[in-house]
Amino acid sequence: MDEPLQQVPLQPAHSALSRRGFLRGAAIAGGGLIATGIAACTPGTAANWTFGPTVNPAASGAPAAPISPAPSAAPSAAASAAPSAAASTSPAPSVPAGWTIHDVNARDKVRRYVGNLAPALKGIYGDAAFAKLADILGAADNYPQLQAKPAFAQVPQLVLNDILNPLTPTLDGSIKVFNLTIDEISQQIDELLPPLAALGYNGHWPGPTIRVNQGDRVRAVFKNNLKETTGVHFHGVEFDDFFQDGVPFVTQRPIVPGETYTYEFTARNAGSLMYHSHHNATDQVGRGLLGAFIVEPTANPVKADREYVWISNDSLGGFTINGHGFPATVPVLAAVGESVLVRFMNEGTMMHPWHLHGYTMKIVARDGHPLGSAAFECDTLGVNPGERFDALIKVDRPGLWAFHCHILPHAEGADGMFGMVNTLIVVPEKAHVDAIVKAITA
Ligand SMILES: [Cu+2]
Repeated sequence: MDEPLQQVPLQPAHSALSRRGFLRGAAIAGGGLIATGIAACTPGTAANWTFGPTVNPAASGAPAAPISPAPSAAPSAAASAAPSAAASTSPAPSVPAGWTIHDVNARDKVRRYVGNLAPALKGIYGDAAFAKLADILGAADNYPQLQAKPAFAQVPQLVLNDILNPLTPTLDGSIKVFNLTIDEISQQIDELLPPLAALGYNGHWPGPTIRVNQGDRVRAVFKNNLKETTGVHFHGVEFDDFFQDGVPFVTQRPIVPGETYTYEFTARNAGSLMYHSHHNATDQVGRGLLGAFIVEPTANPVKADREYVWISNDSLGGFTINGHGFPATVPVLAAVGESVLVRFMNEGTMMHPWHLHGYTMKIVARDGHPLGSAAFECDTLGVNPGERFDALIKVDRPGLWAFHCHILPHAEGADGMFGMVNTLIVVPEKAHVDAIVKAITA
């Protein structure tokens, strides 16, 4: 993973890992440049910036940005118009003419997001597009992130965990048995932020995705390793036995520290469901006790080339997707001609309207229920707490497309984009996807 991607051949990866992950599992992704649609990247937009500085300092008078120094003195195209005096006397990066520190920091976020995958874009998008992207990022600066893994590849990730170590049941007769622990964990929202005291299932926030087929008998065994009580609710399941519903003091006693508790039920209804704490839940779900529970339907499953679980939360660590904030959010990656299924799940306390640039999403299921002829198309989808929506995206044009919550304070701040920001990265060939996956998971 330490090698830059240009050393990775852009051909199909042959590992079972990649094939399994991308034919069936979560669509983890590659480094991509985020589209600039929500970024105030041009000097002309700086004056309209709400959260940023109110002044637009001259390039030579601007303070040094608190980011890694650019080792090269070679100015970017933009900087060359008025090179900063600081560039020749200090390791701090220059602030190009017309920019503010906001611009420098905002660019740094995207540089971290792309990391050492940036050079591979040349082989993926061709010389002309690569030249534009390189200029946008200021690649001529030879900035340090060009040698680093993308931010999202530097922290544990649900989608990577699901590929590397998918939760597989043991069988007790025909019963699918899943064993999970409930743990105190330390979570890094991104690779630079200090770890937070969080909670997780099997050591992860979100917990591993639990997958079964409609009609399966499911036994989920939870060992409580916390210092506090808890309870686990499978959200959206139509239980035959209401005592399996997981609500302490309504359907069970709380699970005490050290206790192992078993839920057993038949997965009657299919679709995108969830599992999470239902005890002191504002706190426990807010700290990470959540995960996806996916029940494959017996009839008419949605056909997609790739699938991606997208769980939002908005308590500990701020605004997160799958337990991370931009630039540590794993992009959705697909090749032209493919269809992608995104399973939106909201485990937070407020609605988030997810907006995809450049494409329409077809919403085919709500709370696991197929919408059939009521399926609808949109580019912005509000998902309320507890809701799940299944969105199909058919990709036919390559590009780097922003994909973010459109409550703007959840996505952008004075230092650029953060939190609920991600991208859909469409590459021309499936081989590009495989190569990027190989690089990330190597
Ligand atoms: Cu939001």
